Amino acid sequence: EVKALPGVTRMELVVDKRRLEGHQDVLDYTEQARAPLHRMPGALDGQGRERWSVRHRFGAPAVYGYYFVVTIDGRRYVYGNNKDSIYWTREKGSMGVGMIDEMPAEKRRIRRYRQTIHAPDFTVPDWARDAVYYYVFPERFRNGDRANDPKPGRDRYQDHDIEFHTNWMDRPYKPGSGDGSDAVYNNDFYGGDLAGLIDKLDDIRALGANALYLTPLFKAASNHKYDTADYKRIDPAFGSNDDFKRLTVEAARRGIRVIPDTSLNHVGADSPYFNRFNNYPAGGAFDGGRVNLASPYASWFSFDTTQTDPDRQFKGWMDVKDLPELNKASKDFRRFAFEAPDSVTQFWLDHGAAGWRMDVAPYVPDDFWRGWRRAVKGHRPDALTIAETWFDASKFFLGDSFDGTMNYIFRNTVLDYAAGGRADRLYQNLELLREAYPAQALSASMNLLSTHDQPRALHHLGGEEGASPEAMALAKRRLLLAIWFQMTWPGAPTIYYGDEVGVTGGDDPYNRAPYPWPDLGGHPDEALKAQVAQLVAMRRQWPVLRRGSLEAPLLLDEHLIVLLRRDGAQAAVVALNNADEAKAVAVELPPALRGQRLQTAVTGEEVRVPADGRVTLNVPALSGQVWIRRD
Ligand code: ARE
Ligand code: CA
Repeated sequence: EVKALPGVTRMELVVDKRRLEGHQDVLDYTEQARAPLHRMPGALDGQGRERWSVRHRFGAPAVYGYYFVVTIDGRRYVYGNNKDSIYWTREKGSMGVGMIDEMPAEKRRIRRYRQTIHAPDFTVPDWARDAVYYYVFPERFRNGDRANDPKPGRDRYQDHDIEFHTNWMDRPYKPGSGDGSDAVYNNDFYGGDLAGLIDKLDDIRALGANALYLTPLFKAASNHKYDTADYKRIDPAFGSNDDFKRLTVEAARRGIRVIPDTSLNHVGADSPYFNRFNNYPAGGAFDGGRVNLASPYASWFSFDTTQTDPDRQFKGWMDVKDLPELNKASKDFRRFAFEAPDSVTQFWLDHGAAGWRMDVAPYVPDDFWRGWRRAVKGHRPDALTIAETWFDASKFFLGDSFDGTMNYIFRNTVLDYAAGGRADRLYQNLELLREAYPAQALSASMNLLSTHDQPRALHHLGGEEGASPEAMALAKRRLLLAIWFQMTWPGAPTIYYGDEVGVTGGDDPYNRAPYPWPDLGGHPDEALKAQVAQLVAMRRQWPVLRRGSLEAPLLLDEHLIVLLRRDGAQAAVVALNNADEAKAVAVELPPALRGQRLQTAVTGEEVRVPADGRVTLNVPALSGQVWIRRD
């Protein structure tokens, strides 16, 4: 459907196939097919709209991009997703979907619409569609065992001493220093552990979560533990391998699945595999800064021995020298990582993990992930595979690598709406994503608002540390609006520990503050938590909110978005409002709902839909509402 295009004489569809290898592959396409569109007769609707149509059969599972070439008065233009796209972020300005642009001289500069054609047998674990995650950075959640706490003078972060904060509420971080010296905070410890998580499983269940995503747990020198020193051992400061088993068993008793995280892209420089600092017995591939070809791990890394500076002899992930990059082509590493029956991947599934979140997925070659997925699914068909990606994750959703992703695109656009951005823009962004991703991948993705790599949602919404009580209260309302959206949209709502009680904090490491337990002097916002729990309960109560279809919006304007979702006979009308005043909106409900009784999901108030389907719905200021038809 094309808006206001007088004088169009010809329109063509161009479908390009995207090259897949590499992590910054956004604009890399090879041309595949062209087909002319036909103007549909009689479709001019008086608003200057006309319809053109074409059928195209995609050749094979792959990521495609498409756009249209429009001829107007003999000149050729591009009709595509040109102005912006879902790569859009707050900083980058405004959104435009379906823009006519001049034909650029360079084809690479055309923004295509995207289409992911997946293998016919691509399925995701059914349970993933019903998941609500609680997302924890374990070092900062709960200290359940003082005996395993890291100790200055004994435990080291690479070659310097660690700092241990005995008072859980201590905040050594100085917000706003932002001078890059923050890396040193990798050696700040608070003593959080698996025992603490097990102690608090009832709280996690009470919030309504049924999945627990944990950032890395394996032995490593830093507090974040992406610098793995032993892939088959829980860090001693977190507990033991048996504690992990116990966690998964105790979690399962409460209906909660546990998803761990690891990097198969890099290890710790301070590890037996690499041994950069000689903190381990000889046998690492880079003992004390010297290449050791006799090491059993020699094939795991690539070295450039023409360099004299030891730190230039190997490549760190993103040049971070604590994280030497692995050679993912090494057969020996692949056996260790996923092929052998006791590989890292299978070992932790056998210890009770329900799946994996894989670090820096785009940095690892695609064929590695193909083999990895076969190993996961061969071992445990209902194990979930989640890729860490920040941008378009389409290439992982062909059915041969990941089930879902950490949905940063969702985060960016929802937070922007909650901060006052336009509702129609929010919808357009998410609509592009929905067009691009297979439905099963979207529903198995983590729809998050905060992560351990980004400022917390509350900070982003004006509730930074030191904000006035008024600003903080407003930011919390905005946060709840974002959570309304999470709970009513396809994809798994994900709550980053502490967000539900008003924890704030900017960039890493300020986003990793300890949970404010009251018995340790903290002040969790219990009222906020109760409201979050209510919204989670709503999602868990009504399957239509998790599994229902998503239909064209009933209403979309600057502030409001009103959607219809259906699942068999169950239907939900979802309305969100980011204006600071309540809105009464007139919408026309489809025939199936006429003469029916709807009920608000949280408060249970009834609305009767008249025979003509026209109802006026009241949507509170900076909040949402859901009306359900049960069956
Ligand atoms: C540490 C310090 C930082 C410092 C950094 C560099 O804490 O303050 O800036 O070092 O010296 C882990 C730790 C981090 C640590 C890092 C390196 O958790 O605290 O940072 O190791 O030691 C990109 C990747 C994405 C990655 C993020 C961090 O695409 O995959 O960067 N996320 C994963 C994990 C991290 C983890 C690692 C990777 C490494 O979730 O926690 O870091 O294993 C833009 C780009 C994104 C980019 C993002 C952030 O938006 O589009 O692609 O993400 O910025 O840079
Ligand atoms: Ca501890």
